[in-house]
Amino acid sequence: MMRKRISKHEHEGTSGCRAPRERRMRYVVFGLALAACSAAGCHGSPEVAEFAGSYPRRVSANGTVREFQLIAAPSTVSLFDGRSFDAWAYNGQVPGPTLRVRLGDTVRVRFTNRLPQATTIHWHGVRVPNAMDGVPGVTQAPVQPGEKFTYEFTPKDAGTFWFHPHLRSSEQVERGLFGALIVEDATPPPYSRDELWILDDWLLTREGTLFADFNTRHDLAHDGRWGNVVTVNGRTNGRLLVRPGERIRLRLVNVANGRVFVPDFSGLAARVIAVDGLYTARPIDLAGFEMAPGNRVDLDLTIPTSAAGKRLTVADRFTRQAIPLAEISVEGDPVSTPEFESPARAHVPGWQRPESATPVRAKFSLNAQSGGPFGIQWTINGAAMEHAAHAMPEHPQHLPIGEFSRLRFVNESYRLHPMHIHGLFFKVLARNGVPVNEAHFRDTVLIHAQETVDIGTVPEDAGRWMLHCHILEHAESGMMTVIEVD
Ligand SMILES: [Cu+2]
Repeated sequence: MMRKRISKHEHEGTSGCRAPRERRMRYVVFGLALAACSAAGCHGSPEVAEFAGSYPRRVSANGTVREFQLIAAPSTVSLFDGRSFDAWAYNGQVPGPTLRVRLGDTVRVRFTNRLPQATTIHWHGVRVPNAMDGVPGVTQAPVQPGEKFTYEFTPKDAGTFWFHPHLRSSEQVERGLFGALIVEDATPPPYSRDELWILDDWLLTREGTLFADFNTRHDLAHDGRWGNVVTVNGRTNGRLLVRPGERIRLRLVNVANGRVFVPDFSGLAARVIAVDGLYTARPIDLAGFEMAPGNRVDLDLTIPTSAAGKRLTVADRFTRQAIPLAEISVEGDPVSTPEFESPARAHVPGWQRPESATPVRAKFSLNAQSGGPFGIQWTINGAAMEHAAHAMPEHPQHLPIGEFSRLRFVNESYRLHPMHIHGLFFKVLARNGVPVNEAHFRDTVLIHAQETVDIGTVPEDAGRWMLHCHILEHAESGMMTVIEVD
């Protein structure tokens, strides 16, 4: 699926069709939207009314400040089957420490950079104040070697998020800089346990060291850097020991540079209850779900008593040959299964009106061209964003806060592009013109070869937010832009 044809590198001069800036109106509260029609147009669209109650513009801090210290530094860590490996790590651990807080807590991270390169930390999927988003040149200055930076924010949504550098990320993430930020509900559902599996792959040399050429022509001409070793929480021999009857919340995060995972739980009924942090409208079957780089999926997994004594292999089925990820080993006496209603009952708008009723506000054409520091540049609307400088594009796409926007990605290439937007969640509306009604929001959507994907969003957070491919080599070579929400 992912290596059918090589990229089309010719430059096609597409200019985004930008809707003129509409007169901006802000809605103070949800629910008043429908009353806002005037001669200038109907700003309180049916989409905004349908959105009400999905995710909030504000959060009330509960007064608790959870302070963490993160130090990024070259570190020798235990990885794979337990052997030593020279990585770059947060606090000497790969994955980095899991930051676990409750909804309403304020997160304060005192960060120190002891890497030989400048870096930043981006909080993937978390709606943070714009200045805390960790994007060099857009929201903050790079944190130079030896410098410190304090990140502070109160997450507005409970869910599974992660953090990683947003500078030279194709190298820094691959070397081991990533970790999970888990925001628990104010009152977490009573699962038997709450587990985290961070999925990754690594490109190693025959000697077992990290292949230290980054952003190669091969990576750029394909779907980024795909490793030859797949790990769960840094291990090739991961094993989750469970007892029959346990009901487990299992949080999956894909931190790979380019690899897509399609996890298969060997006949266990794995129900998706959250995607990219936010709860789904109802539990969804996991089968076939494509977890692109950046995506998260939370599962509700009950271990049947019939599985007692069994060892179940969880495998990735994105590639033609299945790849074992980890093992679930069912041992011990059965426990009684916690009975409670699935937390997957979020309000998710349908947004099923035809395109004629909701015209495309902005189009993003995805393609490649020759040039740039790596010989190939990945582009959005013909432009490669200068990464080293992270220079702001001159004319960022504007999205009005609190209003509905339909956006279109047109993949003119034959490669995969998991497109990620900071600072907002969106819903897929259509693929190749065919309406789609996923029962969940996303912050990252995988766009296949030559595919056109429409998404809908009601941004609630003002700021300059990145829109970029989460194949880190594609992003590094230019496939990034900025949208401005106000
Ligand atoms: Cu891409």
